[in-house]
Amino acid sequence: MSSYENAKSIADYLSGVVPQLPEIGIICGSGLGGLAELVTEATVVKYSDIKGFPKSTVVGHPGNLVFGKLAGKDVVLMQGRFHPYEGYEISQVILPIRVMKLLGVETLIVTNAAGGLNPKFNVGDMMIIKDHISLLGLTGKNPLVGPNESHFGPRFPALNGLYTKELRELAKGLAKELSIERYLQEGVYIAQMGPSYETPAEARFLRMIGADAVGMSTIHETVVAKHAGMKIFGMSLITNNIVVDEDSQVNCNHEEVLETSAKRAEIMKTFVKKLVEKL
Ligand code: 6GU
Repeated sequence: MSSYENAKSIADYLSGVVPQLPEIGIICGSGLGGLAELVTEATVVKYSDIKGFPKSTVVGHPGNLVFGKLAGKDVVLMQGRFHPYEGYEISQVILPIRVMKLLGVETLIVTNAAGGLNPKFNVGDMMIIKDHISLLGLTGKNPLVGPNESHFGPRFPALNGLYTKELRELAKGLAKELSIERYLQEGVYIAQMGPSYETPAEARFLRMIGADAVGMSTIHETVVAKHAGMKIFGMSLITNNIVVDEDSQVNCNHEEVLETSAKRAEIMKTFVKKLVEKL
């Protein structure tokens, strides 16, 4: 089955289950899935109830598609995403994006937890993703490898403007309104495969090549969304500092990531909701 056929059969199934088709898709990062609580008139579909859908395996990622209204708009929210490090095929990682597209989603909002590479960043900062570096894509793991799914987009899509400027500007205005400019940043997200964190030497390398924050997600989803012509907004919550010194005794750990996510969960939720309102 082609990616299109697979996505189409899932989209057809979901169309029959949900009362209202979504126009906005939202993917929540580690510890940020609580946004689902703000969705009203919700229809919750478990990943495990969708034939052909992968299942979520990470602590802090529940594994539901939540359909409903957020700030008056019809949305679908992925509570828990699929990461390459879990062992999923890239085709599985991107499947939900194509399903969303077939359901009518034209705008994708993604959040993630990331390590701060930019020395000016603090733990707890929220970084608007301006651009990305996909170490996976650059080394042969581009999600569009294989026969082009021309139903979705062209063989050779351009990736400038991947993170829609209009939405980034909207987000900056919103940060002003919410008086959170002091911890709002904008920068370049870089993804490595994981699940191990970077070595200090790797972290210095990532900084050197122009990245501001590092994580293990998002890039495949947004590349596929861009291929399909969606508008995209991405935000990284800086959950921890990366270690750039071999003699440091500090370790990155998932608990710290979840702890920072928990601290910023409320404002991240409000931020995404208000952004949706403004779309
Ligand atoms: Cl420090 N590195 C990576 N690769 N992903 C992260 C992270 C760090 N912190 C949260 N996610």
